[in-house]
Amino acid sequence: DMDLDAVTKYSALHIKPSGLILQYGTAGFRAKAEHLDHVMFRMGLLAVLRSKQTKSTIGVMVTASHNPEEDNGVKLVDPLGEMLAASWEEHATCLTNAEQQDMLRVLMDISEKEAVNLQQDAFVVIGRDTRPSSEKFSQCVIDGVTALGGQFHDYGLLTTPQLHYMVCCQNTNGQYGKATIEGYYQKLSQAFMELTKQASCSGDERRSLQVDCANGIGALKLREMEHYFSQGLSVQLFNDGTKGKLNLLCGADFVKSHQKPPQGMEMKRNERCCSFDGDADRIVYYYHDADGHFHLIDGDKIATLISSFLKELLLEIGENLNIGVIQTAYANGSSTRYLEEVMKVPVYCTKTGVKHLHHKAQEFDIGVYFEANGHGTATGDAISDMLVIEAILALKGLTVQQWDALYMDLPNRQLKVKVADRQVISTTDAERRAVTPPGLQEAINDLVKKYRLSRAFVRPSGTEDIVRVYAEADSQESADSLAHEVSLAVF
Ligand code: NG1
Ligand code: ZN
Repeated sequence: DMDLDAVTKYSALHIKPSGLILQYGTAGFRAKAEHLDHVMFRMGLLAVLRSKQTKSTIGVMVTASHNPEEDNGVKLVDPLGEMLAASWEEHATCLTNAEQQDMLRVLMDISEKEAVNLQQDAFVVIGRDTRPSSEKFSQCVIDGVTALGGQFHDYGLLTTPQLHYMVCCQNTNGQYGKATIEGYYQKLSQAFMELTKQASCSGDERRSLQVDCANGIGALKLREMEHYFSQGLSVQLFNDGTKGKLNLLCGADFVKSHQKPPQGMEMKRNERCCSFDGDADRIVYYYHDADGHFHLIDGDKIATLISSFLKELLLEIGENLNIGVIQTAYANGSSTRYLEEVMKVPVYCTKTGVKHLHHKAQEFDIGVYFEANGHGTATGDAISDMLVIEAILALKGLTVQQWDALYMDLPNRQLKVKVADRQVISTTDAERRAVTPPGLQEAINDLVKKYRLSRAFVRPSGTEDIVRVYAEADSQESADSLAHEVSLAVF
């Protein structure tokens, strides 16, 4: 039987600071760690309700991905390892923002609205990243699960994609794989070894790759996994968390947004390097050419490599499956052009956030999706993306320079603008055009006209209290100045 006294008793240990408002955004909740104790507890409660409703295992991941070490966050994972359904995101926001005395009522409202059978068993699996606050927070989640009488398994330290994997395995009777860390390593490594067996690398030395782990969980997990695939690929780990701070001056987000190498990595000329983010669901590649110039290979070029490979494979075997590439407004214009005009692969644009891309991708027999920042594929898994990229490069005998040369990125610039209320900006057309405030889009149109091969848009961030500005043009100077001019129009 439901023991709501237990909820009342436990919730007294996880008091919400009154007046604090948070929103379940594109990546769950994210905030300074000191604001999150009650959020973790309540997400434990909500995971139990979702589990009872779906009669499935639900996941809770404690992480703030590429945010600074002082932040933290939490997100729920739905039965097939997917992002939480949109209606439940709203419940998550309501439950989190309910003042202490209203919490139980809001919880029961959700339960009623969703027709949850409270007698049903519940099972929740929990994972966390390496942040100092994460261990305590997974305990808060466990308190929430226990308070509502749910069962749980705490996997401890995991990458975000590993937790998604565990949830999917738990709900598919082992058909997808074994719900253990060992099962994950075996599944991915076996696929990689199988694929690369066919590469004609006779006498070739073993492939090697330098990996910047953002001082995060990726380092721990890649080190554990390394020996499963080491016959095919040797990885050299940098920023493995033994010295530097999480995400500080390193990691995929830093490399992508600053368009320069991470600190703490020695790059040899013409050698492949990649960076993970703090929870290992993003990856970008890069290298220094013979002249020492830095070249970034972002999510768009990764999607191009993978979709071109699949398209050629389908042609070769005469399979008539439909393939589509899904991008966001941030995709480099050159990548879209190359995919559509050279590769003849249909490209679609959705709103930012992998759940939107994922949803669209499901309309195809084969859907390949990546955000420019390197977040993509099935759950967005840096480790599996790294292995598939390495396998394709090996099979096609491509060097990193040849891969990079598929097309030339248009110079681009991203800026963040602080405004009083970012929600005054609303957008349409997959966030490429501003609807409000009035006049903003017209102002952007006028600015864009001043530059060649140019494009620009603004949108409120879903993960930070800022507005993002994006611009691209025929030269870096033009992209920089267009972005700057657009950011002034936002005020
Ligand atoms: P916001 O803050 O909404 O722009 C960022 C990334 C997204 C996605 C989410 C979740 C950019 C421009 N935005 O979202 O692509 O990855 O974080 O991590 O990179
Ligand atoms: Zn991440």
